[in-house]
Amino acid sequence: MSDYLHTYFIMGSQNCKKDPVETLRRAIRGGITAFQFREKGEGSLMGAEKVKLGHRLREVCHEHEIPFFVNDDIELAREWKADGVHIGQEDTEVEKVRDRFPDLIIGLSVSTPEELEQSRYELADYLGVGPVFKTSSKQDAKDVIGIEGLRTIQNRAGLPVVAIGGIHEGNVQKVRETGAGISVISAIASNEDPFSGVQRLL
Ligand code: TZP
Ligand code: MG
Repeated sequence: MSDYLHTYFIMGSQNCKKDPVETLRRAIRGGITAFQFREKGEGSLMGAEKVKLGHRLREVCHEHEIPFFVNDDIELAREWKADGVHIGQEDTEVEKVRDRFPDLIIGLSVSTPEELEQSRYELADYLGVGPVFKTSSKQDAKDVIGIEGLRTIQNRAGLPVVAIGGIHEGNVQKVRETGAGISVISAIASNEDPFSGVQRLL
């Protein structure tokens, strides 16, 4: 699991400077270790267009043996034959997802030690922890927790952790030092060159 989390790219068409399929291809060439499709927020696709794009991105991941995760939606995760699903505190409970889809990899977002205690996090395969730094990619992001907050949750949970929120080439080293994986949207998707966007994080 930790190998997948090393450099975990998240995006939807709304985050991309170029065509999302091309963005993903270049990011894979750059060295990402997992991909999460998160078609969400302003400018995102809906309905059939979203479903179609999901199939395309899933195919690209499959060709390159990159695990494909779906944000929030377990029905779509199943339709796309995703490797895993990533759920937030407000989405379907981990317990229900685990019951229905015992073989899916489950990631759970956690922002505070309180959220950790209140969830059945031990049923998840990994935790997405943050925002570690300030982010402009998520409108309703919770408060920034910093490297200390990341370490606290990491130590309590004893599960593989991927850090999220405002990670870029200037601060990635601090995150790497914690042993957590990194997940990013803008450092790759908003880069004119997604390939070098990835390389700068390695
Ligand atoms: N959850 C917490 S912060 C965030 C999500 C989805 C956005 C991360 O995007 P960026 O551009 O890497 O800060
Ligand atoms: Mg969610």
